[in-house]
Amino acid sequence: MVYAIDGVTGSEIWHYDTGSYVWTSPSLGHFNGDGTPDVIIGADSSNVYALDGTNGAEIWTFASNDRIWSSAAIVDLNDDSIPEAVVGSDDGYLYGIDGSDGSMMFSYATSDWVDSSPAVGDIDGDTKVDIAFGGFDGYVYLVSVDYSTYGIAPWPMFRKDIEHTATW
Ligand SMILES: [Ca+2]
Ligand SMILES: [Ca+2]
Ligand SMILES: [Ca+2]
Repeated sequence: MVYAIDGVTGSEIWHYDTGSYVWTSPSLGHFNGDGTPDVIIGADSSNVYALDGTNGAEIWTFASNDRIWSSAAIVDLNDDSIPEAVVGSDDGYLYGIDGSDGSMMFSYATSDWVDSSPAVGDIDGDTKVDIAFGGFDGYVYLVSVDYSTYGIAPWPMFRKDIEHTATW
């Protein structure tokens, strides 16, 4: 279950039932353009969910092939002003999910679970976007993807920023 809780009163605003355990922490970004930030969350159902921050309704879902324990990074890779979700799965892949419709933009295969939460930026300064993450296979990966510009990066790593504030 995913809960949105009023930070002032502690009362529930909405909840969403994934039908499975939820181990990931939520990541936020604007996915439906209504001015209220929306929630990306993964679950043991193998799905990644984009949930409307106003009412918890599904905006889209993305199906991987095993549970999701990785918390998504949120960054607009194709510069259409709707951010993408970059997230690992226990099916061994790191996925880039198009934030406009939940379709797969890219995938990167490893040989074991990807439970870590990716961090996105241009680390080597070549203007191509780089993604750092760890795999259960024992490797740390730095993957360059073929997107040379990105606009908004509201949540480029675990809990948003290097201080891990998770604030909006
Ligand atoms: Ca919204
Ligand atoms: Ca985009
Ligand atoms: Ca780069």
